[in-house]
Amino acid sequence: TNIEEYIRLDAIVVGAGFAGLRALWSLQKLGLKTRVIEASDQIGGVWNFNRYPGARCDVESFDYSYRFSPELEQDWRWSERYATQPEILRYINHVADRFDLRQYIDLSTRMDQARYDEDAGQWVVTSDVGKCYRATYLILAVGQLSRPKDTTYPGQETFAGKVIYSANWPREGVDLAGKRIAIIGTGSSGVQMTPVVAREAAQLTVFQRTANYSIPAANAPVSDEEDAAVKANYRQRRENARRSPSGLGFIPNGASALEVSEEERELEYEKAWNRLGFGFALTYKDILLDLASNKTASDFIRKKIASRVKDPQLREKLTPEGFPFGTRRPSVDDGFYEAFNRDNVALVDLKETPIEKFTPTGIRTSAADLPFDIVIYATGFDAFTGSLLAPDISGRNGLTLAKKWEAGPVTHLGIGVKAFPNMFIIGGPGSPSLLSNVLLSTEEQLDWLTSFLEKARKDNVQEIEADAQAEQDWVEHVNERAAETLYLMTPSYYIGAEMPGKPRVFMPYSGGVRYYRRILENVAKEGYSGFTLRKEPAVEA
Ligand code: NA7
Repeated sequence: TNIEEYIRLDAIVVGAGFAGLRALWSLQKLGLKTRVIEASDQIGGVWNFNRYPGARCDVESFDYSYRFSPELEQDWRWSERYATQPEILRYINHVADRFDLRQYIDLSTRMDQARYDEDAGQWVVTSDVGKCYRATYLILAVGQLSRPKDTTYPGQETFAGKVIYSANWPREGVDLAGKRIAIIGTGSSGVQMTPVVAREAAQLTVFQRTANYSIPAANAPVSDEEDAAVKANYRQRRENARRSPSGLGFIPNGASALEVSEEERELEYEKAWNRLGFGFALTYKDILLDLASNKTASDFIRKKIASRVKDPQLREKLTPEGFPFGTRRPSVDDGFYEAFNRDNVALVDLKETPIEKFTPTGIRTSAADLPFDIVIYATGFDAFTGSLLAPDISGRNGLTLAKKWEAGPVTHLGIGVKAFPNMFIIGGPGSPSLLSNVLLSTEEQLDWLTSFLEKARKDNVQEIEADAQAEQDWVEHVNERAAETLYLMTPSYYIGAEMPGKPRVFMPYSGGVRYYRRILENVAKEGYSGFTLRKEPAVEA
């Protein structure tokens, strides 16, 4: 191939969501010639795709926002405590414009293949539109929940109505008014959608496989006073977030749920319930670590659910049983349970009456033929590894990432992979990602990586590669930390249970962002231990 055809770069970033834009900003600032490639014709990542009604962030916007620019922080005005998808998408677009990032983003360009050229010490990236790139660094910012499961049921092609996937919601919108609608799946997407769709639809039927725990969002408009108060103290809030295990902006309770009286505990839960949303899980320090402690929280939530659902049969079906609160990602809702008190909303418990097939007019379960105009799948994602393994990525000696990760993902710090030199993963498996305020841990990783690359360039390092031993140690550490928690008790996407045949490996790092950051700092202090730094690309390594 004629080498002149390549777009030559220092760094190529894959994905123009929150992580990709932040990577671009940092690397540009470092003076690296950088481009981002993005499959969609718009930036925003998950916030571009998940346009379903009711979509919003479960982390407060004051915390789920970039911290890299105090000016941006001061200027942006969030309208609600938990911003909706359109508002978050506006924010990302504002950031792209404000920092002049668009000129470095190639939209409608999907990475098909990335291959490490060992002789040149460069990544060769090809795309579906024929554009080819050569770059020293390959930065994967492809998201954790970005590859939707393509759930189907037999007979779907015969269905005369519309089938929609929540993670690929039509941009032109969908007219739900007066329609008979099915929602399949009761994770965060189904839970957020249900009350909104219920208000518009003639009839809504929710198909639930597993009842989950959900906590009220305690959403509210952000008043001018609140906005001013946060902004007056924003740096401190960010520091608190960085120093907390979760990366959320409030200081969690340091007590065990078991060391206080029942009355005090109920009072604390009650306070947290109406205020903290997702942060409810942090009411006590050991809710996700100790089964007896967890039971106090799980029981409290079950009681709350019961009080929100009028019909006793529905109440029972909607109440989670058999797994501790938080070991599957809990939802944060805005009227999910109350929606079932409406006359036009029904629940199908898929454990009792599974779906047999689609018919031309709707869905047949083992119990009934149910007519629908629109069926919405909210069945989740091939989490953590799905979007990393979809493109064909190969490192040394043609080793593919899929082959390397056959038995589950292995990384050093969630960032580097042996045999894939100069490739860095942001928010990937082995990093705090979805067990934290993912935007905060993304920025932690990128700040660290930027300093690393700055130093590498100063020292004329051409090639950075994770060591096999470091990888092994990190995987062990991730597993040790996971074993201290309750997460391993429950099949969930945290352990790869969401996809048949996926290796059952604990995916994220459960040690918390604060501890993770300390590890990153120590690795840097030790001259980037666990990475081999070479002045010439090594052909054999
Ligand atoms: P989730 O949280 O993975 O939820 C998917 C839901 O879909 C969950 O209730 C699943 O039930 C259900 N599901 C999955 N496959 C099927 C099939 N084949 N039939 C019926 N029901 C099914 O994805 P979301 O999009 O809701 O949320 C993703 C994340 O966004 C969330 O975790 C937050 O981080 C924000 P199951 O529990 O597997 O029995």
